[in-house]
Amino acid sequence: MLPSFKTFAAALTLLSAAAQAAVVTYNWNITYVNANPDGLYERRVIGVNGVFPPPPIEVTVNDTLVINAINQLDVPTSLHAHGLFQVGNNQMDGPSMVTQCPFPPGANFTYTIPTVNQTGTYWIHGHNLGQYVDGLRAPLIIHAINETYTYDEEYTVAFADWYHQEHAPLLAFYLSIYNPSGAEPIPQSGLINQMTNATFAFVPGKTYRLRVINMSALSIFHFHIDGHEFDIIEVDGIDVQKANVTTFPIAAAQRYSVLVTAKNSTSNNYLIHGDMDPMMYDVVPPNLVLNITGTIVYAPDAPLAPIEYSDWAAFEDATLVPVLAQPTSPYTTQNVLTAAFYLMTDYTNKAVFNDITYVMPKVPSLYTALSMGNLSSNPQVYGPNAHALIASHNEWFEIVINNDDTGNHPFHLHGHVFQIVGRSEGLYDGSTPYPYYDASTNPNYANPMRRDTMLVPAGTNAAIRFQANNPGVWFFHCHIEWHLEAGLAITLIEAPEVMPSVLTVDPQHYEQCAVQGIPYQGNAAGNAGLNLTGANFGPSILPGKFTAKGIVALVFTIIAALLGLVTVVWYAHDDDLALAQASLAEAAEKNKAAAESEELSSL
Ligand SMILES: *[C@@H]1O[C@H](CO)[C@@H](O)[C@H](O)[C@H]1NC(C)=O
Ligand SMILES: *[C@@H]1O[C@H](CO)[C@@H](O)[C@H](O)[C@H]1NC(C)=O
Ligand SMILES: *[C@@H]1O[C@H](CO)[C@@H](O)[C@H](O)[C@H]1NC(C)=O
Ligand SMILES: *[C@@H]1O[C@H](CO)[C@@H](O)[C@H](O)[C@H]1NC(C)=O
Ligand SMILES: *[C@@H]1O[C@H](CO)[C@@H](O)[C@H](O)[C@H]1NC(C)=O
Ligand SMILES: *[C@@H]1O[C@H](CO)[C@@H](O)[C@H](O)[C@H]1NC(C)=O
Ligand SMILES: *[C@@H]1O[C@H](CO)[C@@H](O)[C@H](O)[C@H]1NC(C)=O
Ligand SMILES: *[C@@H]1O[C@H](CO)[C@@H](O)[C@H](O)[C@H]1NC(C)=O
Ligand SMILES: *[C@@H]1O[C@H](CO)[C@@H](O)[C@H](O)[C@H]1NC(C)=O
Ligand SMILES: *[C@@H]1O[C@H](CO)[C@@H](O)[C@H](O)[C@H]1NC(C)=O
Ligand SMILES: *[C@@H]1O[C@H](CO)[C@@H](O)[C@H](O)[C@H]1NC(C)=O
Ligand SMILES: *[C@@H]1O[C@H](CO)[C@@H](O)[C@H](O)[C@H]1NC(C)=O
Ligand SMILES: [Cu+2]
Repeated sequence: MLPSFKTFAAALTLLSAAAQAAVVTYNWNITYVNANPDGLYERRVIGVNGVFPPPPIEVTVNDTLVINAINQLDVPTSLHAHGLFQVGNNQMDGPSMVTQCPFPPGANFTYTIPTVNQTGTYWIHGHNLGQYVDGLRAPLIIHAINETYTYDEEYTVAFADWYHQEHAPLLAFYLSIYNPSGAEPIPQSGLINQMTNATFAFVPGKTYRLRVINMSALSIFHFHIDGHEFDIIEVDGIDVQKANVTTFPIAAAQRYSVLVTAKNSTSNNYLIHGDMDPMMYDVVPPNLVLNITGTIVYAPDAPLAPIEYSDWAAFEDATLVPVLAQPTSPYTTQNVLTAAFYLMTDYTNKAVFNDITYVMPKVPSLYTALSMGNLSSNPQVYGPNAHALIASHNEWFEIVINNDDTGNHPFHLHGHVFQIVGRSEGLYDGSTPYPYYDASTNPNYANPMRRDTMLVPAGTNAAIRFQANNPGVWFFHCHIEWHLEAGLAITLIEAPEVMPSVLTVDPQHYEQCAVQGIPYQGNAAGNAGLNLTGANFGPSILPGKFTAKGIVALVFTIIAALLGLVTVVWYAHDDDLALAQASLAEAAEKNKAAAESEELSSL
């Protein structure tokens, strides 16, 4: 029988969709290069194939994405494609000691995503310590076959903060006993597309999609454009109904796409603004340019239109409406996680969720989950400081995040977009029903906003919900790089009982652990059963729960007096800082040993 015309047409469509799906391969030779992105200071940065910034990655939905990474650094590394669900592909997610061992200098690691199954604006970045702060970060754009909205052209507007010092010494100082208040390193510059003079050519009459990404370590930027209105159309890969706003804040790791219609006249050029919010900085250095700009160019010689200042109007992302509706369901498990920073038993300032600071286990948590048999559903096997939460397969899982800190934190969940189901002022203590947005319809929202990174302002709480339909080990953490390294993370163990039947690990990944002497099976200590002898323990909160800021001066004075050290001002000018670090490095070594023995004796 001849196929009907309809079947034939359908087959043609399938063929054309199949024809478009391609294997897109990027060879990423990760190396140090010298660069001067802000024009103020040349330094060693991390580039790709000898180039900085690393090139953006672009694929079309249904493509296979292959990244052949070669580590030419002198330290181990790993890569994370931020926002990709990695269904059945947890081994390619990237966070070091969560889903893999970082791969060592000289080694290769191939990240393969068999079918890219999402569309929108993402980014890829180093996920071993803070390597992305040194430049290992790039946009990752996934084009739809048919985009939800039509536009003529698109540009990526990637904001980032920039430090003149390398991440490693900044981190060492940030987490040292000389910084008991936990003041974060303050960047020297803000960049757009890794430069200070980014331009975007506009042609009259055309409509542009701007993909705005915040690849910062710390800073929050307020986005606005002089002389142009725009509509938000996408948030973290989720297409949303058009929202006409004048400005929005974008926190580290978040993405927004906006549609902008070009003017009819070429008589002016206009600035695109990313105003860095100084609230994030303990002290604003006088020479830091907070309001960074790029230029929409209609004509090279046209004058700039007058600068318009933004009121940084309040903006609630939860009011946006996804185009593809996904209703929520009542949760079956609720976890209340309270984020805070405290002075710890090692006299450093660390971050905690419910009093536990995250410390990497000795065995990547995914490998523990896959090697512990039915003990994989026991959170203890992931170690005392991996802070494992267990979700059952397909259950609706809710996390209420209490931000009991004086700073705002953008929280990111790997492997999912979550629904934002509630927010309120103050902290939620679990004793009363959660104050959801709309009690009359809760918990049956027809279509809550969903995204993968959410800002929780200081002193407030938010509730997120998702279905545990992606078996694997997924990291949940603050995306301010310094806070992640201070321990503001938990490990979500999703459907451990299902993992062995749906997940595999390339044997080469285990070999790369082996060559570095990292165990790749057993519990967090690399032992059998619940024997956690030798596991990595973190420091605990000092009795009295000092949230450093109030008592810092006192404690610092005492410590300084005890140790016979000069006081250092963390936000000091570069040169002062370098000097301070040089003179303190030796003392720090000595006192590290002292602190360690103290910690041991307090156990
Ligand atoms: C992607 O592939 C699946 C399965 O082959 C197909 O059903 C779907 O239509 C494709 N999507 C696009 C956007 O081509
Ligand atoms: C990677 O880059 C390094 C440094 O530029 C170079 O020596 C090496 O040959 C490159 N490797 C490959 C496979 O391109
Ligand atoms: C890494 O990949 C490069 C390029 O494919 C190859 O030349 C090199 O031999 C590989 N190195 C290792 C250790 O496999
Ligand atoms: C692709 O996405 C669809 C819808 O989100 C989901 O049903 C399907 O399982 C996904 N496939 C893969 C391979 O991730
Ligand atoms: C894209 O749109 C065209 C025209 O409307 C349609 O024929 C085709 O099936 C669509 N493809 C996908 C993958 O949605
Ligand atoms: C930006 O400035 C740098 C050096 O200051 C220059 O090399 C580069 O070409 C400029 N880029 C644009 C788009 O003007
Ligand atoms: C990016 O996010 C960080 C941290 O949330 C924030 O401080 C910074 O201002 C943001 N930058 C932009 C351009 O939104
Ligand atoms: C967007 O909002 C502004 C003022 O809030 C209004 O003047 C303008 O007409 C709106 N544009 C659209 C397309 O709705
Ligand atoms: C540009 O001109 C066209 C035709 O005159 C008009 O319809 C349109 O609204 C104008 N666009 C803008 C942004 O002014
Ligand atoms: C930065 O921008 C904000 C809002 O647009 C404005 O209030 C502030 O005065 C600007 N700061 C400087 C130094 O221009
Ligand atoms: C776990 O597995 C062991 C042996 O594989 C078995 O003896 C034990 O009953 C199991 N425990 C549970 C709670 O299923
Ligand atoms: C626990 O593990 C340690 C380290 O591997 C080992 O020395 C010790 O014998 C084990 N204890 C038990 C009771 O198995
Ligand atoms: Cu944070």
